[in-house]
Amino acid sequence: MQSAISRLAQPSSHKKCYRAFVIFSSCCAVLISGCAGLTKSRYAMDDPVYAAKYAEGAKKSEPLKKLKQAIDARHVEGLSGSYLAGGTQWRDDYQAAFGGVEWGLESYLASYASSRVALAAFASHEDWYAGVDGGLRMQLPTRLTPFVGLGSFNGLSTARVDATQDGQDNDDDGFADEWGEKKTSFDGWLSTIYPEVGVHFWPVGQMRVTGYARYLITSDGRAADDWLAGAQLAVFQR
Ligand SMILES: [Ca+2]
Ligand SMILES: [Ca+2]
Repeated sequence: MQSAISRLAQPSSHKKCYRAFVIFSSCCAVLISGCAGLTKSRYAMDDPVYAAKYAEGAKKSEPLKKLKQAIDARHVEGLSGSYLAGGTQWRDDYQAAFGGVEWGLESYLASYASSRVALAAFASHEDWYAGVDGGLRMQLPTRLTPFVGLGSFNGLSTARVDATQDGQDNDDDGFADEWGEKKTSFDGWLSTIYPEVGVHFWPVGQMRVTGYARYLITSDGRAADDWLAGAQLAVFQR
C-alpha cells in the first residue's frame, strides 16, 4: 500500500523537482546575462556621446583600448537626472536609529563634478526632520570611482529634550520625571552641513548606483551630530 502511495506521489514530486529546476536555471540565466552585461567593455552604449566615441569598438588584439572603453566615464559631463536615495542614521545622543528617503535631481557640470538638490525626510520612532538637501561632489571620470562631497540640509525638525521637571509621565512608564526622561519637542529649524565620501558605479551609460557616508554637523550642537549611511540610484539623460 505504502509503495503504491509513494508511486502515486512520484509524478507530483518529479513535477516539483522539474519546476524547481526551471526556476533555478532561469535565475542562473538572469544572473549570468546580468554579469555578462556588467563585463561588457562598451558598457555605456545607451549614451549617445559614449556611443559616438566608441562606435567602433576596440579589437580583441587591443587590450589597452578595450580597457579604456570599459572604464571611461567622461561622457557623464552634461548628464542630469532624478534620483532616489535611502539612508539610515544613528543618533548617539539618545541611542536612536533614523531611516529616511531623499528624492532629487543631480547634474554633471563636468565629468568629474556633480551638483544635486533634493527633498529629504528622516524619522526615528519618536523624532523626525524634513526639508531640502543639496551638495557638490567630486569624482574621477571613470565607471567605478570614489568621490568626496560637501552638502547641507535645511528644514524643520523635532528634538528629544529633557522632561524631568514638568511633573508629567511623558513616556508612559508609570513614573513622572524619572531620571533621564525625555519628550519630543518641535524645535523649528534644523540646519546641517556635512562632508561626504562614497563610491559611484555606472552599470550602463545613463544609470548610476552610489553608496555614501556623511558626517552631519548640526545646528543643534555637537551632541546631535550624526553619521548617516545611504544608497542612491540615479537615472540620467541629456
Ligand atoms: Ca516616565
Ligand atoms: Ca516628565
